Formats: sequence, C-alpha cells, structure tokens
Amino acid sequence: MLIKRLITGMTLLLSLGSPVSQAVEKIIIANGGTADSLQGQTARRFSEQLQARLGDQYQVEYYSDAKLGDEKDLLDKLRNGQIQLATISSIMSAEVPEFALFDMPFLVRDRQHLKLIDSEIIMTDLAAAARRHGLHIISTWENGFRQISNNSRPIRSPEDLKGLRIRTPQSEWRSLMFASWGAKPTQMPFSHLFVALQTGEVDGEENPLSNINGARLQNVQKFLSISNHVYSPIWLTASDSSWQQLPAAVQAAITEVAADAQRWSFAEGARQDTRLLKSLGNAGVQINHVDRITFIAASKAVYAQFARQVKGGDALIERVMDLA
Ligand code: EAX
Repeated sequence: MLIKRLITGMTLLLSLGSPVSQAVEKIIIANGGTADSLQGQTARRFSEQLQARLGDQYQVEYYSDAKLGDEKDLLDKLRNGQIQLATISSIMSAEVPEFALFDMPFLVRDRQHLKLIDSEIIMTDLAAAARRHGLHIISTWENGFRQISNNSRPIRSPEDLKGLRIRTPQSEWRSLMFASWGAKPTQMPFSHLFVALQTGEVDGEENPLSNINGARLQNVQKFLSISNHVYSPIWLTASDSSWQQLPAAVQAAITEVAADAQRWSFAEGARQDTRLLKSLGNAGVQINHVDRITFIAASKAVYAQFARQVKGGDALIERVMDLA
C-alpha cells in the first residue's frame, strides 16, 4: 500500500512538474452494460456519491460500456488489482456455482418476492460462496427481470423458440435454459450484441428492458415477449484480498454509499419497467406476454441440473420459494 502510494505520488509529481502534498488513490469501478441502462445510471450515481464522501485523497473513476472489458475481463481485472470495483451480472454463476440460483427460471415471482435481495440467502450464503472464490459482494443492485426479444415472431410458448438463435450471457445456465426450451443459444458478451442482431448473426436475445433500451436494441428487434423468466441482479463486486487491504473507513464509505444506491436502483427499476414498456411499444416493437405455464413445464431440466451440480442447491431453491 505504502509503495503504491509512493509510486502514485511520484507519477503525479513527474506529470505535474510540481510538488504534491498528498498521494491520490484511485478507485476504479467498471461495468459491461451501457451508461444509459439502470446498471450504468446506478454505478454513476454511486461513483459521484462515493467521490463526495471520500474527498480529495481518493479519485473515483467510473467506466461504462465495457470500456475496460466485458464482465469476464472485469473479473480478471478485479483479481489482478487493475480495477477495484465492478458490477457483475449473469456470468457470476460461471465463477461461483451457487449464484446459478438466479438462473432458475421463474423462481423469482415478482417485485414483492425481491425481499430475497436483503435475505440471509444472499447476505450470508451467497456472500460466503463468493468469498470462497476470492470475491467480496458489496451490494446487490438491480439489473432487472429479463424478457425475450427477437426478429422472427412473438414468443408465447417454448414451441415458438424452436430453432431461433438466441444470444445469452457467457453462462452455461442460461444456455441450458434456452436449449431446454428449444432455442439455439449462443453465448457472447453484451457489448457484441447490437451488431450480432443487426447482422443477423443471432435472431434474438434476452435482457431486462433497461438493457434493451440502454443499448437501443429496439432499433434491431421486431418482437418483445414479456416473460420475466429470470430476475437478474447486478453484484457490486471487489476481489476479497484487495477489499481487505482498504482502510476500514473506506470500506464503510463504499458499503454505505452502495446500500443507498441499492435502494435507489430498485425503486428506479420498477419505474423504468413501466415507462420502458410503453416507450418500446411506441418505438414500434410488437409486444406480447408469454404463457408462463408452458414455460415452467419446460423448465424442469434446469432445476434438476442445479440440484445435481450445486451442493445444497435444493435447499437454496426451497428457501427462496418459501419467502412469502
Ligand atoms: O450488461 O450480458 C447481459 O445480458 C447482462 O444483462 C449484462 O448485465 C449486460
């Protein structure tokens, strides 16, 4: 830490050509989504508030739109200390198996069920699982309920997905889900998605409305089917070892500002879902609702795989279901 401060100080001294009284530590936060999506807006708000709270000794920098890499790169950068914070979404289950809990289709019922976010299931069980993989979960923000868009037809039942090439995040779980519904899933980073839809490399995708609008996917998609098939949180994540090295006061500041950002993101997420449904319709996207019953009936393979593959998986699912 001291060496790092000295080096930062020397670099400043050299670049400014005048003596500096205090070294500045950087706190870099990055995400793979767009600045204009809920996760981008939340991260910006968080960065500004954290900067105000920490004062001049720290410089908080926020990079959106995969400028520092896609979510997988961001995890690497957290681990090797190039960045301090990142927001990680669906790919977390590829790192920490227990997080595939959020890839159980239709498990999270509605917004009321989101009391899950502040429950022990996340704060204790999933947080501990992340720590075993060297990650510290600071806060859970909203990415959102995921919906399906495509260029071929309205999706009412899994039958309608047959043969469609659907982009999923880089997670085996989401692939398994869409394959068991009959689609042809293709994994790719979010930052590649607009072009892949535009060129017809894939027919469709699945994301919260805020990500769809944030990346202007309505410009390259004809149909939007409201499925709420998965609730996708955004995990504000640090590497556990670099987190442990932060001064306690800085840890407290980050945790508190992040908790405030969490409250904001859930309230704003609910508002955006209503507003964006209208504006996407106005933009000419044809919107329908899926038949949940047929989708749920076709989802058994995903639950069975989770129970087989993740120790204690069954119990985790039951605890989520039991939350009234
Ligand atoms: O920033 O990759 C995805 O589809 C995720 O929703 C991610 O949060 C996009």
